[in-house]
Amino acid sequence: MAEHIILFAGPMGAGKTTAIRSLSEIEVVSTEAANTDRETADKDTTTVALDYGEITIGDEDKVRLYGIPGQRRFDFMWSVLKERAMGLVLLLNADAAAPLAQLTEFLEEFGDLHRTGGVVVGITRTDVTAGPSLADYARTIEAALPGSLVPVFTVDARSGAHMRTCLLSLIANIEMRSLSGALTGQVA
Ligand SMILES: Nc1nc2c(ncn2[C@@H]2O[C@H](COP(=O)(O)OP(=O)(O)OP(=O)(O)O)[C@@H](O)[C@H]2O)c(=O)[nH]1
Ligand SMILES: [Mg+2]
Repeated sequence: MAEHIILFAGPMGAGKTTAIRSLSEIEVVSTEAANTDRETADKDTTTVALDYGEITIGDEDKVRLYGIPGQRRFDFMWSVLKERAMGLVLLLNADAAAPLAQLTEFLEEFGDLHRTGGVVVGITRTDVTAGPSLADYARTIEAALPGSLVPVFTVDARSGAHMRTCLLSLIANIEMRSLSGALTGQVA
């Protein structure tokens, strides 16, 4: 039985907690507190430590889903979970003030996960504000991680089907890379 640890990162209000709740087959462990920054994200609560959920892929691959807080004042959890993760679902909300700048910022912080596992980018809340085009996101990724071919999807974090597509593409990518590493004798 294979086990994957997948991290959900991204700015406040991107939909990390929502995505893990959409995906998880167990009751999600959440650490929500009252949101005092309504200007950044107009919602009642914000994550202060982590979210945790689980999903089984195929017959027996267990995927552990960890969400981190978007707010930097809680970023002590970022490094802890970054070390353990095999892959990253980076979520960005299209209705943020500057989604492309946030993409660059998060890739600087978490881009190493591309080298050690895999990264997929999901753009949420495009129904609220269209925001930049997918080509703009792809160009920003290419500038931050040249030649990386990181997939970018438009997703609704409230949709289990959208989030499964995103997650499966990430896991396929991680498995393909570890297989090709094993075949060539290289560490991924
Ligand atoms: N309209 C719309 N709402 C969405 C979409 N995706 C997520 N949401 C909503 O956007 C909000 C996202 O909030 P959270 O899931 O708490 O965001 P988070 O990334 O965990 O934020 P922090 O924990 O505060 O960093 C929720 O109210 C979701 O229901 C989308 O595609 N469209
Ligand atoms: Mg959250």
